[in-house]
Amino acid sequence: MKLVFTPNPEYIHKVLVVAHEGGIVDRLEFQRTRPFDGETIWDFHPMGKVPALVMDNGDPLYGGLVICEYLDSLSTTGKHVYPTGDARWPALRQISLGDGMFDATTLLRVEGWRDKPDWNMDYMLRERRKMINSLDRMELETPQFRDEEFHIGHICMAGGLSYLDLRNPIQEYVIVDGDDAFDWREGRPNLSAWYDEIIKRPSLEWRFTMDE
Ligand SMILES: N[C@@H](CCC(=O)N[C@@H](CS)C(=O)NCC(=O)O)C(=O)O
Repeated sequence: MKLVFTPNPEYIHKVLVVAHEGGIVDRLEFQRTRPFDGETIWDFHPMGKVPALVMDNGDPLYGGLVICEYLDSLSTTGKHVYPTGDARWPALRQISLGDGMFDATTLLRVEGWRDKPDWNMDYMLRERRKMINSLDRMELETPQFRDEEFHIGHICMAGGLSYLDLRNPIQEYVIVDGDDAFDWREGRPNLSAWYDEIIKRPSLEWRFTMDE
């Protein structure tokens, strides 16, 4: 099967982590594309977003979370990253937090590509608020992780945080006074300690590289 994505090695890709956890990375063929450069991604995803997948039978799958669930279903390790029973709902909530923060980060970033006088400030403040709120909520979620098996909620949160380490549009665009010093770790000791520990896990520590 083929994964169409932007293989930036500096951040944690949730789909790759799930594939790694399931022991199926070597079943993936990779195609690099950048969604905002060129037309390629539109052949694979009707919304023009990465990631997208072409399954072995040639059918497409798109939406990172759907791809994660599909890859998890193929796991050969006997382990799955989607909890069942009562543990399922907090994990799904954490998916929304991590992935929602990722989405807000990319949307804020893309709006900032316009010339500053053209910025839609209400929109940017709203995306910024989503990021901050998600981080604050993650800080509250983290203490319960001590007693849990590793799961998709952790993967999505770590993915969102690693992307924010790479691209920090709050700091870059300074839309509120003091944003130039914005650091997601500040005031979030539980979240930072959890993240520093969890990224040592092989599937998260592993960073993807591919030849140009
Ligand atoms: N949470 C979504 C995020 C997908 C997403 O927004 N990817 C960005 C990465 S920059 C993208 O392709 N944006 C292109 C666009 O919004 O048109 C997923 O996992 O599918």
